Amino acid sequence: MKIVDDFSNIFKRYDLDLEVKGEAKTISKDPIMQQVAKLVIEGDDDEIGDAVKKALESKSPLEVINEALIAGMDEVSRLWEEGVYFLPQVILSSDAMNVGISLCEEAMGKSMDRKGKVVTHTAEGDIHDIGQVIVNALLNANGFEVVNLGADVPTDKVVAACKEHKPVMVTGTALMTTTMTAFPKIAHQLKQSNLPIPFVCGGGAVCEEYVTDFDLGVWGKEASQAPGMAEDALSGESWESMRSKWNG
Ligand code: B12
Repeated sequence: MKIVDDFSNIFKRYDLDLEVKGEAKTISKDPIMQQVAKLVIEGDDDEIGDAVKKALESKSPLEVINEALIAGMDEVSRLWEEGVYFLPQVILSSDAMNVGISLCEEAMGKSMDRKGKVVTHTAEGDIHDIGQVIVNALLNANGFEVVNLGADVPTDKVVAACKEHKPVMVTGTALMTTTMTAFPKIAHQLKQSNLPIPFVCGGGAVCEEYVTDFDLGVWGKEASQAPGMAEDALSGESWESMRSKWNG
């Protein structure tokens, strides 16, 4: 079964008359997970809540995040790259994704004692916060206290939050080549302020070569690495040792 058999309903909503170039693919053989991925792809934030709750009856929150929500969003990225989806569809999909992530986060529980703080942000000028939202959910679920600065955060605000909260680790997400340039600036200011906190940077635009070119920088490829990295930082590993463990 294809995820979206007919795009015309989606396009009708936006008065777009397009020839569909891409062919949507099956995400999961499990019909319940398939339904969650399908609702991300269709950007249906009304229906996705019930579908995620149903999936959580038989799957762990992490499985739902990785195998249905992120997998669905990967398909949205493909449709965008192929010119099938435009901004309206992608916004609807990311809204649906966020509804799903919140329910998974709730299911993972937040009541445990917190181990240490992690400051997270999405770079100044960048509103692509889905990666950061996933990182927040996974850190929370693993017992870290997330100081969530949100998206489009000025560099000074990130440094000020680090001075105030003294986190074990700070993270940055950037999806655009124009916004990731904030990361070396933040790292420089943290160093000047004598706060050599491991600074884990990720997001579609960001590559290992870029992040390992400035002090404090550790490249994060997958959101699922964030809790393990935070454990290392909590146990006192320096950014240099984290970089050699996780990168290269
Ligand atoms: C969704 C999306 C949007 C949504 C964003 C909604 C939201 N709330 O995030 C909307 C529709 C709003 C949007 C707007 C725009 N977008 Co857009 N968007 C995308 C799209 C389709 C998917 C991005 C995404 O969410 N991926 C899924 C998430 C999960 O991936 P991720 O963040 O990279 O995270 C993964 C890893 O990187 C990692 N990770 C991320 N952070 C961290 C942190 C740590 C600590 C760790 C360990 C790991 C980690 O973990 C995740 C996986 O596990 C991409 C296309 C693409 N192929 O990526 C374009 C894309 C990013 N957008 C693009 C552009 C140009 C724009 C606009 C400027 C378009 C416009 N003309 O207005 C605006 C930007 C506005 C702004 N100032 O930010 C370009 C950027 C080009 C570039 N390289 O500079 C892209 C690449 C599309 C393209 N090819 O042109 N967009």
